[in-house]
Amino acid sequence: MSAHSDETVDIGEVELLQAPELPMTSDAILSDLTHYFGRMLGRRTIRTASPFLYQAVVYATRDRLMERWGKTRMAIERDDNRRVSYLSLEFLMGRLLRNALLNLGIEKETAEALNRIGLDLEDVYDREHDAGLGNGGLGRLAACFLDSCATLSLPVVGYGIRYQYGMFRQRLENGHQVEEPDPWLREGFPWEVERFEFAQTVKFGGRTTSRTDSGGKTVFEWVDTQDVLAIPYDIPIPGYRNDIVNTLRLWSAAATDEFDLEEFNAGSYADAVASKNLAENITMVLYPNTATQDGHELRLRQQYFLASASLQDSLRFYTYHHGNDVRKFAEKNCLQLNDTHPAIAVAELMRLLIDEFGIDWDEAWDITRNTMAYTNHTLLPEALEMWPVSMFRRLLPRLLDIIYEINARFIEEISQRWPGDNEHIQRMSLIQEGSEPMIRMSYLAIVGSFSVNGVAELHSRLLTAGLFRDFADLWPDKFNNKTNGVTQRRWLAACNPQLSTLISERIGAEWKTELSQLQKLGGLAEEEEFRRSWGDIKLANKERLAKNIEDKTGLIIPTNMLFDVQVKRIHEYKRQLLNVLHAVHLYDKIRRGDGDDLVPRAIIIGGKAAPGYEMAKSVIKCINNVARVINSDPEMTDRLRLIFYPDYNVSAMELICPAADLSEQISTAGKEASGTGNMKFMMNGALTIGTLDGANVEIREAVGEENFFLFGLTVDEIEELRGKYDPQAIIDADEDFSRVIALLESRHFNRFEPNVLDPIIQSIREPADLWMTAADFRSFVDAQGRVDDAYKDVEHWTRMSILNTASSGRFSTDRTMRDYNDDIWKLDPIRLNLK
Ligand code: 26Q
Repeated sequence: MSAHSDETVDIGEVELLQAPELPMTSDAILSDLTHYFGRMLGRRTIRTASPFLYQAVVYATRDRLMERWGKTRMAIERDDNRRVSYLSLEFLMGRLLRNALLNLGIEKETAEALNRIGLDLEDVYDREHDAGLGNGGLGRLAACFLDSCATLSLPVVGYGIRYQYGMFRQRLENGHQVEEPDPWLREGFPWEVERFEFAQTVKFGGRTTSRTDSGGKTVFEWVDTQDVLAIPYDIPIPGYRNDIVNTLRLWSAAATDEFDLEEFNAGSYADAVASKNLAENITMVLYPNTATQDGHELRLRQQYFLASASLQDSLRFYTYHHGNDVRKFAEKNCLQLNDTHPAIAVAELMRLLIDEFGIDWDEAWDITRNTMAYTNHTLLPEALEMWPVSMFRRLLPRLLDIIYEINARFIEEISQRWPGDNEHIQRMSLIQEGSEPMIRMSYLAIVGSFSVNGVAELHSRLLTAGLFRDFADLWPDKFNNKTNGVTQRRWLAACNPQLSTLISERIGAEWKTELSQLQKLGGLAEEEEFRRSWGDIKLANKERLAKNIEDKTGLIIPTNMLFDVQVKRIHEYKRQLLNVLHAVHLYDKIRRGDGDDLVPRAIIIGGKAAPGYEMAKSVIKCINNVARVINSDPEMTDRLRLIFYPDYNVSAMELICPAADLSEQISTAGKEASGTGNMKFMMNGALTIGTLDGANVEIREAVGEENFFLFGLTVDEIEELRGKYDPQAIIDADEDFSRVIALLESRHFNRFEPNVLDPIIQSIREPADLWMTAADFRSFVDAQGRVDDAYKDVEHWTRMSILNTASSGRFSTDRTMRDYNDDIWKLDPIRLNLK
């Protein structure tokens, strides 16, 4: 075969099989990174402020990933493995270098290489920007999933969007949140590989036409569209010391070269070129999640862009083995939808199968329904995604046709099940009727999937009993639970190296891939020597965090204080306000001379408010105002601190969770789907104060009720109270509570800012307060009293801390991914032996 034929000569394959692997020694690493620094980046001297050393280290690391990456891909192709596409509008990856070195097993060697030229790997780590392509839990979960799938050798590809601007950066001005853009790509992102050879075209706008073909079949065409190019950028996802490297494929939008020929011909060349912006806007910025989802057209464009490009990519991959015979697509593919954000994929797969591959409706529907699986992450009805039909008609007319057809056939199906029950049918319709008809994306996802799961046992139960009840009646077997987790590689091994070493010294290192091994720590809790080491490490981590907080805010936190931490997005249901009420109560107690029994406490709160979520922004202002008064009162200096941790993100959590004594998981029961911060804290030996909500329930079961500070109303009690809730009566009946409210109302915390706290105070007093903050005040304060008592007995506290880590084995995403694979995906692990 001639080398010019571009058909089958795969030079890459030949090379990969024969070239020896790069050495993993410090010598080789040093030689590679100096090569990149000098010869590729063209730099001679290292300036601390410049990113080039970091980049050179990444290139040296990436080389070692690249060869494993190629082999992983080849093994998947060779075996024609069934594979999963994890579709998510968010991947909150954070920094990648430390984890890549840990998983490759060359952290020591790389540190040594740098040491030899007088440099410190920790400084290099710090130079990396956080890849903040997500809002919070849902996005970080996707990132933890990728780490676990690679570690379990599962052929899973993450598909997402390469936003130019990630999650906004948070600055504080006089206690108000100010948002700043996050230009995380500004200095380049050395991990990614552009794969323009796999670019896809995504259509928007236009109209649909139909005609009858020669065989008498009706054929639909989507014409006069405005096309956008989707260019994939691949990021390597290494498994833990198993030579697997999976892929995160992020799509970036670009104008097709044929844009606006009319304008071009009319002579306005510059205008035509400038209209590129319209296309490229699609992947410009990550949308923050608000309390209620308001439908921005650009967000819908993002969703369709991701779904269409990823599905076309999966079909392209499939046809490599199977040609245009797509009937086995569902055997070889599963698409896991991370919430409804990519749910338009249901209709898009139908479109591609019917319009592009000529399959008829029934067969296309079978394939689609055997391919899609949907994960729900919220119980809040107001957060369920809906898009106006009118917007679909304008932007995605062919997809609207398909959704109408899916709905018509679905309604036909349920009319047979519930004949004449029109109300039932209306309730379940994919279209919510009204003056502005809306498409219910969660219903589209349920109808089009073979699996629907919640993310914690309680959440999954509430879904089938509440929001999705009708569907669970119809298809009970579709619904299942997959309790969330976190990867222990990042959230213990990498972020808490001292504890990690201590644990491995005593029980071996197997916990890094089998977290249930941690239960062996249980016995050690009785060893005094072990408890001392445990306590020393917690203290060292608190010192590290205290220093970080001092650098960021100027505030000094004594490390003998109990570190009481609540970090997560600011949302009313998460009840940061309840935490503030407790802080004000402690402040009041100390001021009235009744605080001598209190344990010194540093209350640390961090999180971002969606820019359009006014109430959440008021909560931030409130925390900061109360903090300023507390922290500037000399009487509080060694008793009470309140800190608002600015710009909370993944890297911040890596410093924070190893240093926490107490983890605040205090959402209104029934509102937090799972929570995953709760698991990171537990793994690092923090105790939890929490409600019976989300995964807290399972955390408490795992660690035992005696090692968990439970408070608050249950889901049933909350529902029971609705309509009868009288917060003012609760306040009046509780002296401590009355004093707290009186202090807030006295403008003690907003002397020169009249009214800034009004919405906050009002919300607590409001009988319609959905979050029932006042209802749980007393029980929360009492539980905090029990925390104090427990903390005073250091030995007892340390024992409980060890038991929390020891019981956290279930909360590894390795377990979560095994559960997904056993029940939903059914993938065979990748077999690497390529000889
Ligand atoms: C939707 C439409 C338009 C713009 C933004 C959004 C949007 C974006 C992100 C809506 C929601 C989100 C994120 C939700 C989220 O993070 N949910 C959390 O998911 C975690 C992982 O399952 C759970 O642990 C948390 O309980 C849940 O709140």
